[in-house]
Amino acid sequence: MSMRLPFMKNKQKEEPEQLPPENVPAHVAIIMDGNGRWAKKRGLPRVAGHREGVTVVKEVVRAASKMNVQILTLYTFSTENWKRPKSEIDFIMKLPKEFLHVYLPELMENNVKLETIGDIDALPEHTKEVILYAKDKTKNNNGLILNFALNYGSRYEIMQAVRQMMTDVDSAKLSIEKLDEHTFSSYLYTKGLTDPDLLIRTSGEQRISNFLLWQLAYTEFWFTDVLWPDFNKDILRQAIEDYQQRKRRYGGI
Ligand code: V0D
Repeated sequence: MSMRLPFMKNKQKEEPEQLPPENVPAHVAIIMDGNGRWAKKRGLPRVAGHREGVTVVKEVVRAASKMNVQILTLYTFSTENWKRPKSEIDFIMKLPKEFLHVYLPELMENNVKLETIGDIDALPEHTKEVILYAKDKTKNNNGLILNFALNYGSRYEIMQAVRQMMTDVDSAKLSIEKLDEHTFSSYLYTKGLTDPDLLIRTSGEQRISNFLLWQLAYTEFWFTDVLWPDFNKDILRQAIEDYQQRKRRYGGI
């Protein structure tokens, strides 16, 4: 897709960190799929894939920050993921603490602001606690917004928006005549965030899986067979370079 000419190869070798500065996607969203499959291939328990996945999250956050991405939204736990075995959920729910214990100082150093979308009230208390602490600690940072989708489901998000809008109409806080797309967006978890410019999904699946249904209306999609634990900053750069070659039309011509 990227149409890189053979002579470009050398230039790439010399400057592996370089990315054309124009037209960098402001908001990149990632469905980090394939941790379980990665582990299975190695005869390891699924949770080993999740742990490896955390190290990749760190590498990708550093890279996105350097490339001047403004918002990085990572789908870490969906409303459907509660169907997994309890032991796996218990393990996953310890990952935010593990991540932040070593990585929060680096987030502060790099001016990263941590935000979340999804219903974090339903997470275990110990998980919620560290996340709220990190959100509060980083709230005045003005670099990359690292946005974790946690217990997130897009249909639920839209439905609760409708419910709140109806409540607000009932109490005359919202008039039906004034309801437009912008107002609707302000009832979603993503209020205040721009829509994703680029969606990446790893592990070969090519579907949205209840992720950001409203927000992805004009987003460019980029799929790879690479499993999330094998993803890295070079593949991220490839996705962004491919994005930079595309022409976005937003329904126009
Ligand atoms: C498991 C691959 C980081 C996807 C990445 C609770 C599945 C590793 C976090 C994290 C998960 C979340 C919030 C936060 C700091 C870190 C995380 C979950 C799963 C679900 F403030 N990785 N990660 N959270 N996985």
